[in-house]
Amino acid sequence: MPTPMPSGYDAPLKNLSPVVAQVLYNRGVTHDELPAFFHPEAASMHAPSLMYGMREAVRHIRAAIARGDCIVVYGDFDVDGVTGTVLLHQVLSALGANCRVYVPHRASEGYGLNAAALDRLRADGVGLVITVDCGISSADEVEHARAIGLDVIVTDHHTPPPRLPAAVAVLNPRQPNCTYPFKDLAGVGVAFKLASALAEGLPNGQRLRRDVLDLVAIGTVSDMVPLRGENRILVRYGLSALNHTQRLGLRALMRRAGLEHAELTTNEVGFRLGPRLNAAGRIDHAMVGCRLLMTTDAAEAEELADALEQKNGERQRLTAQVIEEARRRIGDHPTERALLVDDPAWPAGVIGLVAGRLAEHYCRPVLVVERVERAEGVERAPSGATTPSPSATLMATETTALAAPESRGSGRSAPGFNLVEALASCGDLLTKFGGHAQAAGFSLPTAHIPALRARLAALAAASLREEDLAPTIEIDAEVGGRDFGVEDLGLLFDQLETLEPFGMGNKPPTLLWRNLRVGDCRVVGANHLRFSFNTPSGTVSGIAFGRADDIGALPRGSVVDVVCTLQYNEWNGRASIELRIKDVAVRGGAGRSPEHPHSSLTAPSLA
Ligand SMILES: [Mn+2]
Repeated sequence: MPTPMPSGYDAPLKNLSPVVAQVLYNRGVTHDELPAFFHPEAASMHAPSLMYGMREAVRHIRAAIARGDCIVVYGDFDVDGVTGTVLLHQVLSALGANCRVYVPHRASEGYGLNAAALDRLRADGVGLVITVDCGISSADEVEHARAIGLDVIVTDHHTPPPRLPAAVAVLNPRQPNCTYPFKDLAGVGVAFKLASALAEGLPNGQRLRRDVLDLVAIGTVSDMVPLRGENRILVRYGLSALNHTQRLGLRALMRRAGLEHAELTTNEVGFRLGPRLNAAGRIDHAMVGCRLLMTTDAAEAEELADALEQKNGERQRLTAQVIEEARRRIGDHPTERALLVDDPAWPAGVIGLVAGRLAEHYCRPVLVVERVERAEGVERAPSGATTPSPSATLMATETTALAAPESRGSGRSAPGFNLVEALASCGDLLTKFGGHAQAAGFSLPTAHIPALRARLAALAAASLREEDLAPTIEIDAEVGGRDFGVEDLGLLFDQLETLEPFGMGNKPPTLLWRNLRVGDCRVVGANHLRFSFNTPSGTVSGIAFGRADDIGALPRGSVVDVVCTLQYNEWNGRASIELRIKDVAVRGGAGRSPEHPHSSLTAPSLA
C-alpha cells in the first residue's frame, strides 16, 4: 500500500482529485516536477549539445557529408534499433549524405558490431559507420574498424562496460563522463538527439525533427524505457505524429493490425505495432522492418506488411511452444531463485520473449539459452524471403571461424536483482554480454552453461528473499469511502487520463476499492469473470480477464475488496466506466488480502 502523501503536496493540483495526487506522489514525481509532468512541452527538452561527445560527432559527420563519404547507419535488429536506424538514415539523407543502413542478421551475425561485417563495409567503400542502439560493448570491433581505416561513431543507451570503445565519438547518456540530465533515453532517443543536433540551425530543421517523431514513439515505447522526463515528452509528441503518419508501410501495418481507425496509445504501439515490426528480426531478417519504415512505394508497403503479419503469426506460435516446453521442464515449484533453461531447438529470436514471460510467471530471474552443440564453420548468407534492396543495405555473407561451440542467451530479471551486474560477475564464463538491470543478452562457450546456471542461482539465493518471489500488485490509491460514489468514477477516469502516456515507469493507476457487494458474478468467454457490484451510490460493473478458474464465480451478496484499473466501456451505445479487475479478496473468505493478492500466474496474454 502507498505511503500517504504529505499535506501540501497537492497544492498545485487544486482542481484534481486527491487520488490523482496520491498516484503522482507514489511515482516519485516531486512537488517541483508537477507542472512539467502535466505539461510535457517540447520547449523543456534538453539541448543535444549537453550530451558528451555530441560536438565531436556532429563535426565529424558534417565533414563526412561535405566530402561525400559513404556513411552507414548500423543498427540493432530490435524495434528500438530499427526505428533509430531509419530515423538517422532519413535525416542524414535529407542533409545530403551518401547514406545506407545496415542491420545484422540475428542468427548468423548476432548482436552489435561484428568484424566480418565491418570488413565488407570497408571493402565496399564505406568511410564512416554510425551505430544505433548498439556498439557500447564492441570495443574490440571498434578497434578492428580503426585498424582497417573505418571511422566509427557509437550511439547507444545500454549500460557501458568498464572498457569503452575508442570511437571517433561515443554518445551514451549513461557513460560516466556524460552530464546529459536525462539518462533513460532509448536507443532511438539517442539517435534523435544526434539528428536534432545535425539539423540545428537549418531552415528545415524543425520539419526534419518533426518528421521522425513517429519513429521515436514506436522505438521508445517498444524498448520499455521509463516514460518519464524527456521520454514522456518524446512519446506524447511522437504518438500524435504516429496518428498522422504518412509512412506507407506503417499505414499498411496498422491496417493489418486492425488499427486503421483507432487513436493509437502506448498500448497499441507496445502490443500491436511493436511486435509486428519486431517479428522479422526474430524469425528472419530485421531489414524487412527497416524497409517497411522506409518505403515510398505503395505496392512494396503492402507486400512488406503482409510479410511482417505472417512472421508475427509464426513468432507467436513459436513463442507459445517454447514457453510450454520450458514450463514443463522447470515444473511448478522450482527451488532455484534464478533459473536457466536451454535447448538446441529454441531459436535465438524468441528466447528474450520467453524469458520475459517465464520471469513474470515464476517471479524470479530467468535466462533462456539456445544451446549450440557443434561449432559453426559453414559459410551462410542470411536467409531472407525478401532480399533487401541494394540501396538500403549490403548483403551479409559470413564465414564463422571454427571454434568451440558458442551458445546465445537472453535473460529477464525480477525487481531487486540487477541482471547485467550479475552477468558481469560471471564474466569469466561469458564471451559477450550486455544490457540493462532488468534485461540482458549474452553468449558463452556451450560447455560453460552448467557453471553459469549454478553461479546465478547462488547469486540469487544470496540476494533475493523468499518474499521477493511472490507476485505483488502495487496499489496506487484507495477509492470508495464516504465521499466517493459510482457517480464520481467518470470524473476520476478523466483526471487519471491526464497522466498518460502510460507505460513503463508510469503504469495505469491501480486502485483499491474495499467492501464492494457482489450483485452478480458469472463466467464469460474462455476464462473471464464479469461482475456487477452494488454500492450505496449505484451499481458498477467489472471484468477480470483470465481469472475464472482461479477466483471462481462468487455468490451474490459476497463482500469483496477489489484491486483494479478503470476502463472506458461502450456497449449498445451506452458509455460507462468499469473496473478492470486485477485481483479480488473475499472479506472473511480464504484469507487473501489485497496486500498479499492471489497469485496471478494466468494473467492474460497481451502479445
Ligand atoms: Mn534499445
